[in-house]
Amino acid sequence: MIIKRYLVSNMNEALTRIRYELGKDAIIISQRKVRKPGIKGLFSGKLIEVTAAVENSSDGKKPNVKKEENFEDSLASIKRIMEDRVKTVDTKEVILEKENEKVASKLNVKNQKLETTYDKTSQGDLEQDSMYKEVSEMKKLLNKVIENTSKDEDKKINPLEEKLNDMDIDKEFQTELIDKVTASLNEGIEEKEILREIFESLVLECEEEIKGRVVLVGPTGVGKTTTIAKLAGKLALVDKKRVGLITVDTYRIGAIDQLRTYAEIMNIPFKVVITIKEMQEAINYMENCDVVLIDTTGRSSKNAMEISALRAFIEKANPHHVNMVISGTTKNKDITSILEGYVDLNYDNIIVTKLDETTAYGSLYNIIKRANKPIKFITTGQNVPNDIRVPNKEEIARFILGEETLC
Ligand SMILES: Nc1nc2c(ncn2[C@@H]2O[C@H](COP(=O)(O)OP(=O)(O)OP(=O)(O)O)[C@@H](O)[C@H]2O)c(=O)[nH]1
Ligand SMILES: [Mg+2]
Repeated sequence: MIIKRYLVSNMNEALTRIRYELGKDAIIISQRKVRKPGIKGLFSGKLIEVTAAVENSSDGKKPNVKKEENFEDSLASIKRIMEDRVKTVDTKEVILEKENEKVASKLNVKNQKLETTYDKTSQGDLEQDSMYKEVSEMKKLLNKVIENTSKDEDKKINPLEEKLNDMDIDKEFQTELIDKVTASLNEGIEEKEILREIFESLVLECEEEIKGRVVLVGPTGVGKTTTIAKLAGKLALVDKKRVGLITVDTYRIGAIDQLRTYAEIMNIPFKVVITIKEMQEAINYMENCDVVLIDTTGRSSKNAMEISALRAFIEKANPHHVNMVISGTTKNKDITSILEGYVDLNYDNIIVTKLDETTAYGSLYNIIKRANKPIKFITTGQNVPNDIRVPNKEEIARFILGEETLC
């Protein structure tokens, strides 16, 4: 009997070769899928190993097989068939084959991480152990390549997006801006000028003169009291207006003292309000003032109770304006919650403080976009009364574009 093993890519090829070499009486004894030996085999398709046999020809006609080849192949085939019978399922080989399949398929899948572990169920021969190691090393290497490729792809961002990030424009507004800029670029206008136009057009006008009762609200420590002192100083000392100060800043004695001290220096009336009734009395007391500036304690925008308590005081004061004070250093995602938290206080203007403490002024854009209210003042330092001014739309656009800085 002649037994011969064929390594072919499909069964048609196997049948053609068997028929040609062993003749039409040859029978197939076994067939199984295998990979090419070595590392290359991991990344190429599977082959089929077909073992065929034929009885020595009775009519003396020899099959088309070289003698020495027959002998060698027969030995190898018999050995393999024997082995196959003894261990019908070689657990390790199955696992290894699965792992190899995974590695090969993941070569085409960039963003997926490869598994780096697999079970070694039993003691295997040295050859298989080294294969395991090789596969494992390959996986680690591939993981690194895939990771780096993904990182590189993530890094590739639109240059305009990069500029908007540098300006600290909220991600949520970037797509709209990019679309607008792209549309106008086709009309031949420069990118910076398009942005300038967008920023300027967003700024709402508000009356410059400060008169009547003006309340300042906003989170703790944003600079409400300092801003009131600055405004009082300008109005009383520069504009020679009759100014009164009221504070509902009742939580801390120190906070009251802060404004009282300014009032004493400027020689202007000052009242501390603890109850709603006292608010009415204070308002009556300052009836003849051109401007009454009302300071409030910083509240957490998340505390609805505190906000509604404050609202009662504000309603009693019946102000001409409620100014929402927010720091220019506020994180983008906090801007939304702060502005929303204070919405019940019906603020009609914004004061952006501490612009001297930031280098990217995108917060101005984010605040205007979210609040849709005019920016009445910006403050640029701790000095009372100097570090405050009324910004115009050109200046705001220059700040956002990074053309003007306070550093
Ligand atoms: N850098 C800088 N600091 C400021 C500015 N405005 C106020 N500050 C400082 O911010 C700190 C807090 O200011 P306050 O005026 O007490 O803040 P507030 O909003 O009244 O605080 P609460 O009453 O606790 O809610 C003080 O140290 C001020 O000097 C500004 O424009 N720039
Ligand atoms: Mg204060």
